Amino acid sequence: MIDLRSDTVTLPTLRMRSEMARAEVGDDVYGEDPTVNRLEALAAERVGKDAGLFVTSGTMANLVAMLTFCGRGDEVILGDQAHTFMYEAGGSASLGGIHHYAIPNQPDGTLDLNQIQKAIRAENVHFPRTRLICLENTQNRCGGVVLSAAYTDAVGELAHEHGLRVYLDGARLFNAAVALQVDASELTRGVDAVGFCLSKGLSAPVGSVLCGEAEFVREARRWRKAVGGGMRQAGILAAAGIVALEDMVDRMAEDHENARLLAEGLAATPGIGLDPQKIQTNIIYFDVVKPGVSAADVTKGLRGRGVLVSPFSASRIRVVTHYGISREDVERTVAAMGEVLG
Ligand code: TLP
Repeated sequence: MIDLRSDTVTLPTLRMRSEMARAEVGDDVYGEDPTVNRLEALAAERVGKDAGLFVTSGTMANLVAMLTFCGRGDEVILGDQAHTFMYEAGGSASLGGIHHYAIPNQPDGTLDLNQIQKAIRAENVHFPRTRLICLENTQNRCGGVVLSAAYTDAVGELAHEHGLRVYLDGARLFNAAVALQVDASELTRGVDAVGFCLSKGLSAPVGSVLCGEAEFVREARRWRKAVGGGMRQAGILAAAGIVALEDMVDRMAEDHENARLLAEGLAATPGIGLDPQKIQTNIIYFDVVKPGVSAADVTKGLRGRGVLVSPFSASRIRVVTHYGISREDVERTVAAMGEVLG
């Protein structure tokens, strides 16, 4: 099957498997797993922060960050298309009593600075206390678009002027860095903490790293324990994460090139609504515009031809390129789409 449902489906590389097999391990809850410690230090260095914390998933990185920055009844300003807002089972509300103030994501993935400013609460007994602003780079629901370093810095400045903190859901931070051809640390210098995933385009089997100031990470370590994320001989997993950072970052340019080719091929297929110019990284959303044909129909037709995609609404489909998708897969997908809509 050509699996374009997500970059979460990527499989570990041979080098990951061999490093996992020979990883030196210990009990990470005691801080004694040398491979986890190595991954955390490497991750922190890559994003220009003091320290890192290995967590099970992107969702756990986001949850632990919010629990660390916010107390019960505190408020986080975030985008209405943010993964944290849409797809994390309301974890920060149910587990942390954290209130969400969602403002619209602009089509370019940003939150309008004036709207952020207006959302910041005045001190008043009636209001929740604004504590945190969350950004997402790349912004998944806006089409894998990238936020620039200058924009991220501007949000950081605004937040800090008001005594707030900024957290970046950088699940696909390295896709953004590769697309913008900048060092990842430029995209994180304006924020107080960042989480990024090892298990998406970077192809490790499991895990994310949450990075920030030493004091933040110390506190986050307690919250990770509280939500059951204190793992033991986790170096087995961290070993693959180290390979992900060493081997898999630069090659994501290939995924972006494949996404561009795929978007061009799909856009040229009658019955599809898509502007290929808008594709910046590895995520493509497109609309099925052929009368009487739904996203579910197209998904089923493609499945019968060996291609898996994700329907996101009655008319909208998402496809994601990654390490497991070759140029030839892209060509086969475009041909299959031509048959389904022909
Ligand atoms: N996103 C998944 C689905 O949950 C939608 C995907 O296939 O794209 N932040 C962002 C921006 C994400 O896209 C995701 C996963 C996460 C956080 C959560 O990561 P995991 O799946 O590791 O908990």
